[in-house]
Amino acid sequence: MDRTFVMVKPDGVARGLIGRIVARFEEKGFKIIEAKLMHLSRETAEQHYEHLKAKSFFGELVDFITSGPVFGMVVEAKDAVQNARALIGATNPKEAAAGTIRGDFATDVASNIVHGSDSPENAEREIRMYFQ
Ligand code: RTP
Repeated sequence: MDRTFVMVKPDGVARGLIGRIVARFEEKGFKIIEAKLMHLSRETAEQHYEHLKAKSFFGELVDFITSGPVFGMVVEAKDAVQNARALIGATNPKEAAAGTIRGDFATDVASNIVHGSDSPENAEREIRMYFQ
């Protein structure tokens, strides 16, 4: 068993989708280890997305992720990172398969409902960032 970090983004929280997204993880077989509602500072958001600093959309991304509360979770399963990413779906909802969270709930890459760590190293880093 291992753990990953999942975050319902401000659009998912504002649309009242926390419960349905948590349910998807539970139905798949993930155990919810920790969870909390939080509001990211610009500093935290910039640190979270530092790998995208050079991208033209970086400012918009930081504006968006700090625009309202997010719901962060530590979830546990076998191959947690890979299984969570499969459940979440492709970054661009247009390319995300039906049945994935982004495929079912989002239309726009800039507001794609949910984040999941993209490697075991980043999962560890993000869990430490948000849950000490
Ligand atoms: P995330 O970190 O949010 O789970 O997303 P990801 O790994 O699937 O994708 P990544 O490449 O890390 O991109 C992070 C977030 O940046 C936003 N994005 N906007 N406007 C654009 O063209 C664009 N491209 C990416 C998305 O919200 C993406 O989730």
